[in-house]
Amino acid sequence: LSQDLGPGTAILRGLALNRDALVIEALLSVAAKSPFRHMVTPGGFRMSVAMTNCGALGWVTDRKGYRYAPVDPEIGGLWPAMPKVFMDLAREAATKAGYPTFVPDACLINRYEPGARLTLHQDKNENDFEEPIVSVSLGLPAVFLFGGLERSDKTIRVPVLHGDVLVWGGPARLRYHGVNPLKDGSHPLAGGYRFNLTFRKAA
Ligand code: MD5
Ligand code: FE
Repeated sequence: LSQDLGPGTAILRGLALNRDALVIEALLSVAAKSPFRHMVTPGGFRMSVAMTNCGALGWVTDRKGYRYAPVDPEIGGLWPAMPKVFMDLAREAATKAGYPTFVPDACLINRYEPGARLTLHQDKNENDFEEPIVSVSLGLPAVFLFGGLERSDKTIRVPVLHGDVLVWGGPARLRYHGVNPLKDGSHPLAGGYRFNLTFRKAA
């Protein structure tokens, strides 16, 4: 089953499967240094998704706003370096999707527990919207919501499974998107979680 998400997008089903255990091991080693935490939105809401980052820049939110920062505010030091297995996977995916010059400087790691969700939003904190975003799904399955350039546009539901890699660029880069509340389950490598790696060139 293959679903076309339109111009600028690519769905690379299972691209991460041949290195899934290495990617999860690297993710856990990042989280051992910069732990997962539930950040607070500028409006004062605790996010249901727990997050950490690796690479030169990390995405953060607090009462002051959304931004990219070189320092993890929880540890007061730089974010962990981006593991080579992450960089290789992100660049391979971007190249397959037609973005061969993509070199991410930020990887946001999202951890979903049952019930955790991401409401419809646009990714607008990056410098250059010509750069694509690469998203890697690991662990429990989820339903991704894919909308249009306006919040009120209709959304389609896209199932995302362990090992899937999605690339968003060009005219899709600013489309609204979200993730439905995660269902309970257990995954042999990821336990009771869904992890999403979101690679960006932020600066
Ligand atoms: C996730 N994370 O599954 C998603 C994957 C986030 C976020 O949305 O902001 O951390 S990234 C999906 C994405 C990024 C940029 C554009 C579009 C989707 N899109 O045009 O639909 O945790
Ligand atoms: Fe997003």
